[in-house]
Amino acid sequence: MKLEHVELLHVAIPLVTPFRTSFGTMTTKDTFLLHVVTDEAEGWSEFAADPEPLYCSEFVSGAETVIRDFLLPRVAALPRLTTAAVAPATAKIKGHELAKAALETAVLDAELRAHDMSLATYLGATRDRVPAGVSVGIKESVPALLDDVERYLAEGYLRIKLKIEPGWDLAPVRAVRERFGDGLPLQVDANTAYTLADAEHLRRLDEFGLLLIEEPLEENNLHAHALLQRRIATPVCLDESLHNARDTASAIAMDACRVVNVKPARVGGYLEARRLHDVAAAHGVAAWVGGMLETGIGRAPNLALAALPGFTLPGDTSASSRYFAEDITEPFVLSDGHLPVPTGPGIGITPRPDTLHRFTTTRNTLFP
Ligand code: OSB
Ligand code: MG
Repeated sequence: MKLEHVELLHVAIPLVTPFRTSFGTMTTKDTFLLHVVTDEAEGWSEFAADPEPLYCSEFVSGAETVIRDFLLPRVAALPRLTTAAVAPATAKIKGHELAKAALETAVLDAELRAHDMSLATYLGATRDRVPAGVSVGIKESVPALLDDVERYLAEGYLRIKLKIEPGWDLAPVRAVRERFGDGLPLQVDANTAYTLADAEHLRRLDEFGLLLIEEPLEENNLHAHALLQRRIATPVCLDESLHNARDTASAIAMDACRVVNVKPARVGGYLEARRLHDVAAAHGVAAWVGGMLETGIGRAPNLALAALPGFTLPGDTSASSRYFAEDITEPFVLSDGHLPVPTGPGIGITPRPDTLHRFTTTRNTLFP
C-alpha cells in the first residue's frame, strides 16, 4: 500500500456514569481517532489512553506529538506500506506502545479491507461471539455498588470485576459475595494501589475465591508481584506491568502472574497482542482481553482478538451501553451474556458520520 493521507480527530463522548478507579475518575471518553487513507483502502483506529498520564505514562496530547513527529515520518518513508512493517520501522522509538498501537491498527484495518478479510479471520479466531464481563468502578457506598452489580447481572454479564483500593477492598468484595453467592465469577483490579507491606491484608481476600487480583502492586515490579504471589492464594494477574510478549514470558517464568490481561494498545498493537496470547497459551496460563472504555472503534478489534482460543476467561469487553448513551459506531449489544465478533472486512466497523461529527472537537491533518 501507499500512504496518502492521515487525519487525527479529537473526540469527547460522555460516559453514562462516572468511572472511578484507584488512579482517578473519568466522566468522558476524551481521546482521538486516527483515519488512514492509502491507495488501496482506508482504516480507522482509536488511541486507548486519556488526557492525563494516570493509568500509564502515555496521554492524548503526548501521543499526538509522538505519532506526528516520530512514528508517522518513519512509516511514511517505507517503500511499501504493510502492517507487519510498522513495528520494525518504529522500533527505535522507545516505549509509546499505545501511540504505536493506534498507528499500526489503522494501517491493519486498511490492509485487511484491501484484502477483504476480517480481523478475526486474520488473527485466527475460533468463535463468533465472546463472553462479556464488566468492570465496576469504586462507589460512594456498598449499597450503591450492590445496585450496580445487580443491574449488570440482570443485563446478563457473566463475570464481575470490582475496582479496589486501600479502604475499598474487603468490605465490597464480602458484600458482593454475600449478596450474589460463591458461584459468581468475581475478580478485583487495584491498578497498582498497594505495596508489598499490604501482603497480609491482601491475603484476607483469599477466602472469597476470586478468579484473580489484577495489578495489585506498582507497575513493572515483577519481583514484588512474585513475592506477593508466594504469600496469597488468589492468582495474580498483570495489566500495567506487561508491555510485550517477552516481559510476559519473564513474568510467567518467575511466577509474577498466573493470569494475563491482554490489552492490544498496552503492548503496541494486535500483532504483539497475539504473541502474548500465544505465550500464555503455550504456558497453560489463563488470559483475557482487557478494555480501556473504548468507543466502538476500539471495541470492534478487541472483540476479534477475544475470539482466539487461548482467551479462557471473560474479558472487560462490555456492550456499548455500559459506557455510552450513544456510541460513535453502531452499538455493540449484549445478547445472552455475549458480544458478537465483527465479521466485516478489517475491524468490521466505521464511525457513523453524523455521530462522529457531533463528538469531534478538532481535526488535524498529520500527513502529508
Ligand atoms: O485497569 O483494566 C483497567 C479502564 C480504563 C483504564 C484501565 C482499566 C479500565 C477498566 C475498564 O478496568 C475496562 C473496560 O470496561 O473497558
Ligand atoms: Mg487493569
